[in-house]
Amino acid sequence: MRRTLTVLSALALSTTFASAQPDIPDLGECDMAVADRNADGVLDTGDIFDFIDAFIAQDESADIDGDGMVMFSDIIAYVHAILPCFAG
Ligand SMILES: [Ca+2]
Ligand SMILES: [Ca+2]
Repeated sequence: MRRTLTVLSALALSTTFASAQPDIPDLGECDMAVADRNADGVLDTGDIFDFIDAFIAQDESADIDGDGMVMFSDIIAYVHAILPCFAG
């Protein structure tokens, strides 16, 4: 449970930060191939929770950086993929 709250807090802070400062440079492009987990063409909280669920379950679909392991770096990679989607 604590791990879930930590992940949720990190994502909430990231999305809050992005929406508060939409002109942050060097965010890159919105990567919907990574961000839109259910491939419905819309990035929403369902996609974020899907990633969190996969991360907690250590599902290989949460291996965003493709290193073969589901680790904190995948959270960073997912946040980097979705931040530009909220900033644009
Ligand atoms: Ca979606
Ligand atoms: Ca990984």
